[in-house]
Amino acid sequence: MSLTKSKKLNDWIEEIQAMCQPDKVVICDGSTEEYDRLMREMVASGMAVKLNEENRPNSYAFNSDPSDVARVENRTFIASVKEEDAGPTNNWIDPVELKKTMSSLYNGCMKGRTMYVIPFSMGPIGSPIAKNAVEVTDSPYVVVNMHIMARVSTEVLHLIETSDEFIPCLHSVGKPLAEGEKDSRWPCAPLEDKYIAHFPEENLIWSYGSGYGGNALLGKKCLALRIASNMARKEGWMAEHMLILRFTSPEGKQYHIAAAFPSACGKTNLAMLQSTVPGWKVETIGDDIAWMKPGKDGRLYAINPESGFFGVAPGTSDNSNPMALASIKENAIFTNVVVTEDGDVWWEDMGYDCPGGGGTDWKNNPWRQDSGEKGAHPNSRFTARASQCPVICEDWENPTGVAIDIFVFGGKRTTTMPLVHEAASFEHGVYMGATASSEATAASLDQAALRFDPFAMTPFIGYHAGDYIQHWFDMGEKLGDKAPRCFYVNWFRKTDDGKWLWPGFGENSRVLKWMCDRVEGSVGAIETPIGLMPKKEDFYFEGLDLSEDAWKELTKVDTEAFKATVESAREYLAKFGNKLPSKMTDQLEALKSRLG
Ligand code: OXD
Ligand code: MN
Repeated sequence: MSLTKSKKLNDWIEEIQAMCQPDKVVICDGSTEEYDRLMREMVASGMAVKLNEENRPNSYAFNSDPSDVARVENRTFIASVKEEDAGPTNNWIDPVELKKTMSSLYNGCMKGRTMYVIPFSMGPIGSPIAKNAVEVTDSPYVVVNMHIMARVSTEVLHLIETSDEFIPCLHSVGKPLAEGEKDSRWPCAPLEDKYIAHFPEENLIWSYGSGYGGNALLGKKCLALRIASNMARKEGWMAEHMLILRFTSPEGKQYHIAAAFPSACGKTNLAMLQSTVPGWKVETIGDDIAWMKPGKDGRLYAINPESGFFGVAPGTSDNSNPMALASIKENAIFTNVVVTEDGDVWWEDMGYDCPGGGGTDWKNNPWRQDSGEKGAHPNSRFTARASQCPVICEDWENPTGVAIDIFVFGGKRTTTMPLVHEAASFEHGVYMGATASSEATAASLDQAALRFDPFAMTPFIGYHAGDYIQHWFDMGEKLGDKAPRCFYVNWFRKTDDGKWLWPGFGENSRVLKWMCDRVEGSVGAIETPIGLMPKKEDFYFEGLDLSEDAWKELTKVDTEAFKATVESAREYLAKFGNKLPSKMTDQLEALKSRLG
């Protein structure tokens, strides 16, 4: 009996089956029964811990291998036919050579394991912006996470069967089992055998050796960003590392904001922000990825291709993000957090001490909070359905998406970058986004202390970054006066003695309100060499405990520091060679001369 009604899919499954040699093949249907069965099996094998039903109903905790805790950018490859098409920000290997190397790793790699075939849609099923795909994996952990993060269902399989169209995504943890060998709690391959590979000309993804997050849940970074960014460029749309939110004024006027910040810089917190400006409210559409297409009216429409949140746990508290905490009350998956003695979860900066003073840490060892060691890994994560978020927007699954009014760019900079400044034009906004910079976080294993991170997309641009920036300019031209307004923010400024200058979190709504007032034309701005900044009298300060000095510092343009940044940007951009858009050089020179 054939596996599915799609010949193309059957051929692909059989080819992988022959190469990877699993013990059996299971076609997934995305059902609750399937989820519960896999969880039961993983609890029985010792891979998962079922949390206390009273504290955390229907929720599970996992600990990864200590070597497999984050995305591995050094082992991530864009295997385009021509090296120059991958550009200076990607690792490149010739696709024929890479397939050869990886095929020999894949050869027999699923022995002793089940191969799961997961049909999924990124984006609301059937939406004109959505894409159908199939992930083949030997990790049941990946299957249950994919149930939450993507739309896994037989309906998607039927669409694939009728169209014969899907994006193939192959994943293996890279740890075959010998006859009678006991599995490890978190099987994976050593770092040098890990490959997160993309073949953009074929829209094909091959991932080997890691079971963690973006390395293994292939709908997320691999498909929705690296492969999708390639498709988007060819087809005239955008695939961006952006949260999407709706901000509604007391009068009921809706603004849609898409914001690009690097991993672990607060996208999830901003997406679910509790406004401190009376009458204004935020509703969440997405917290990590935006797919955006010009609509018939010439505006840019965005959807969230994902259906869940894979959020960073440490730092998530009732203060920083009460809506995320509410989203993970039940039916959640936790990876690399502390499991408390009473079967609940805990992590650093959760807002209270670990109940009972300790538990089992992310390395699966007994742990006490007073030991001074971190109990949760800094990149530990929660996986939760977006539909469980109390402030999820009623339009979050609208197949046409929402029209974006505002783009926000930024990163984590403890110095130099002011709280907020606005671009004088879309082209200036592209310059700001393309030269966004950030200090390193725990979301990736290999990052420089400070890096330029164009549109927070450095690890996710699936082609030459110079062409990518050009695509932004092209989209700006296409959208004309309907293009979103561009702003740059920095919530992370510190005083010389290391204290935060800005309270952040819910108070960031004050900055969003100023942006909306700018869009509305109801407030002016101070023109500075770097862009437009808020006049003090236009900013909403009511109830905010912020000193005059702090405001001055937050809105200061440090000309000398900026001049140095421009020079570093010039150096950084030089590696784009002749693919650096001339509009970037024009913007850089103009900024330089404004700075004097
Ligand atoms: C993520 C990341 O998991 O950016 O979203 O690392
Ligand atoms: Mn991300």
